[in-house]
Amino acid sequence: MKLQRYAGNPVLAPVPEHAWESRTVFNCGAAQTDGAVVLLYRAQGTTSDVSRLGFAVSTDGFQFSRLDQPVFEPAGETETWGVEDARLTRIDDRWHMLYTAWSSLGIQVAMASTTDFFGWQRHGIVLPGPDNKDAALFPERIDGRYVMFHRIPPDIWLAYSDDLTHWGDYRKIMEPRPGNWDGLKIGAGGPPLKTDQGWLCIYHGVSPERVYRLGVVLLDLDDPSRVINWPTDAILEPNESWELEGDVPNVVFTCGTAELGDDYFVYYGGADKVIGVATVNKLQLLRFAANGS
Ligand code: BMA
Repeated sequence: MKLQRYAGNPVLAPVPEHAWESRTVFNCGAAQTDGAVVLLYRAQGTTSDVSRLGFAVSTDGFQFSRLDQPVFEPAGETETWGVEDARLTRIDDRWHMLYTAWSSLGIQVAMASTTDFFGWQRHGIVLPGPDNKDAALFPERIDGRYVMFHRIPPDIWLAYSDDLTHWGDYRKIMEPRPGNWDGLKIGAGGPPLKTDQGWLCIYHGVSPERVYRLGVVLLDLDDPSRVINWPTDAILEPNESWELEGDVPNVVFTCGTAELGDDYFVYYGGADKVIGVATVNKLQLLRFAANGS
């Protein structure tokens, strides 16, 4: 079972005329609102490594219009080297974004929230401590508590909170599988997708050769620390020229999925330089996640 690439990929690429996004446009969070797909994508210019977040919107999931200014930029001492890899989750009437805040203070998970993607409330670092990233919020409380994925290298963990601000009860749920394509490290993709059989989760795995691929796992609805099934095979691996070569070679990396009709639309960075989309029938992916070996 593999995701199907859109023939018109990549859907977003750097814009040479815009200093802030002239070099790379990649890993993007996805949101669905008012019949549109919104992407908040990571972008870098040619003169520095600092990442900002740009805004793109589409009604069909393939053709995007974008703004010529970033909508979220580094602020404060924890973000001096950039804001990266946004994951978006709607909780009640607000969109919550978990992202990587990078500075000399470390690689940390920060949160900001918005109702419109333009005005932001910053909530600061939510997982203080050692380096951590690849965080994504579940879309609802489970047993009364908020839940997020995070990644203390090289594993995928959960954290829990009563108020979205104070997080604890860290639990490791998945480890890299030595000898497999995800043998070096793993991290969550976008927020989990709720299905009647469990939380369907697309994640990235890295091999010792530093090839980034995507895989899928099914977690228990009532207790997401319990893995129901974890297929061995990857569902997307670098193959196209723009996935094999770019700013960092051999990378497909996702931070968000949209649901359009019967399909999931998986948005992903190709070689840390452009953005592509690959689709899959929802039931087919769920069947694979539930039964694939
Ligand atoms: C990870 C993150 C991602 C990036 C990937 C490949 O550590 O920094 O943003 O896509 O490496 O370079």
